[in-house]
Amino acid sequence: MLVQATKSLMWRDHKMKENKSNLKTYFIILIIVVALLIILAFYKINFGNSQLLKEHCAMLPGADGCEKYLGQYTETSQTFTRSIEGLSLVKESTIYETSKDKVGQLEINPVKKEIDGKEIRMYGYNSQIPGPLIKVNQEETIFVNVTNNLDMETTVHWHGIRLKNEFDGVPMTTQEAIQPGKSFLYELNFPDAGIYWYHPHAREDYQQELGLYGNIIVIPNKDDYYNKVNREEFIFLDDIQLTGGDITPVYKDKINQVLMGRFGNVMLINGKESYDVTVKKGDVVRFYLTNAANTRLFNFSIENTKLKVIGSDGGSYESEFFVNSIIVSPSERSVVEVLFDKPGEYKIKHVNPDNTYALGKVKVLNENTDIDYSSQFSIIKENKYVREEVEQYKSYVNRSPDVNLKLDVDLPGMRMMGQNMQMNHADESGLEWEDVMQMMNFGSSNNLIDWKITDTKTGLSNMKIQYKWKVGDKVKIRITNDENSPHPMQHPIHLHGQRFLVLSTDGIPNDNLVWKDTVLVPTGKSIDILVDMTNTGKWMTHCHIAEHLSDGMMFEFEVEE
Ligand SMILES: [Cu+2]
Repeated sequence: MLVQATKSLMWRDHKMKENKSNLKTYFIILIIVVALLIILAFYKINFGNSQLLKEHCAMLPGADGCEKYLGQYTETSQTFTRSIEGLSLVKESTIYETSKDKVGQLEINPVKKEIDGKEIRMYGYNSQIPGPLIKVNQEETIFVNVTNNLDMETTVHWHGIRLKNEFDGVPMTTQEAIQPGKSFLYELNFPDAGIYWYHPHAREDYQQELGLYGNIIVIPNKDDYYNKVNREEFIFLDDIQLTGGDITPVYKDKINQVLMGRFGNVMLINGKESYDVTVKKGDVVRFYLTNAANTRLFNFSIENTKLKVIGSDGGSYESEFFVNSIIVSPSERSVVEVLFDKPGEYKIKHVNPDNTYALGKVKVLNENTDIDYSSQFSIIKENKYVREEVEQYKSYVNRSPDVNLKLDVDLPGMRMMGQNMQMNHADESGLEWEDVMQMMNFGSSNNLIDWKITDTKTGLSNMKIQYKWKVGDKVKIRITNDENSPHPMQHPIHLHGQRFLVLSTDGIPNDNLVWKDTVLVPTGKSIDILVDMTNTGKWMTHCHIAEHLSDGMMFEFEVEE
């Protein structure tokens, strides 16, 4: 009995000891777990502030933990001021009057302008958005003194005009940039009829976005070059990107949204959200369209009307043609005529596969036109002057190209992370209409992405390319937009100082030629252009998506006597 009781006590004692030891073990495990959690939290906090995460978020801003970097990751740099304090209101656009004997004045000023219900800081030529419409005669020469009242340097580029090289407005290549408070006198001569425009060639991604653009109409020296119309309208297609009711901040020493370019979220015609024009019943109106957007393509139409396309960048087509809508890429121009034969309101639209935007309207009064041009409007005309001029270049269509260029992009950041993905959002025509990768676009700065124009023979890209040609050379350039690049998208390629013809696309000859200074190269397409080298000097060629240009997607060529 006693033995039994002793054994039982010993057993209890043993059990209690065992429980104590288990408790100790649990306690140690708990301490280890808590310590691990503290270390992990500490590590996460540190990682959250680390350069590593910033860079990671810059490439993949949609990833976990990147929320706070949206729109400002990696950035330590300053943004341009958005203050409107002391600024005067934007002015209505005027027609620019100048003559041989008089030097015109163009002042570049910060202004305030209401967009989307709020006054924001913008830039204007003579405080106007668009800048004054410069009307000149073909072969005329004018002088324009440009004064820079901004707090940053600028120049004026006279887009598409075959003028003297030293007045082309490209900093470092043709002139010193105009410093704040300084002026530069431009001499402009206009050998070709057509619709042109002027804009800065310094930080276009910012200055042009803020409203620095204006048209130049060069009136043909042949009276019958254009059809007779009741009126002419000059239309800048544009968009602007607002965040919280103000311009999305732009960095002083860095370009962002470099992947796709800065897509606006407010559509503008001539700087206004609600453009409208009133005409009479039976009026034929000639619209001169210019795309001043940083990157957005516009597919322009006016509801219930046919557009008669008569011209593009540098004058008329060989033959007119009718369409329902017309695509205008950044910096391109299109000249269309429209007959309004019934009274009412006609919406001006931009329709793409993803969205439809109302850009403005045409009001047609129930009052008859003063002069009826409707019968002339219904006839498709050939332009004999253009046809004669371009005929001699048509044989070049069968020649092999002198130069082969490839358009693509290098994403070194992506490569480092071992990512081998492709981001292709083009439609079947090879066009990308909207910013469908907004987060990633926000995070893509010029330090992380290299847009490239490459000469396929030498392998040289962008400013390493140095072509030399002579006056009189007809240079055939094949531009291929690589559909296998990490982010294929369309590029509007612009040549300075010369004009060219688009001979063919993917080997299919173009049977209706027009002089161009910009050609849209869709994803996967191969386009042959023939450049008529007529104008001496060092000239730029670049993508006209402002952020691609600012990223270095450009090269120079020299034309010698
Ligand atoms: Cu581009």
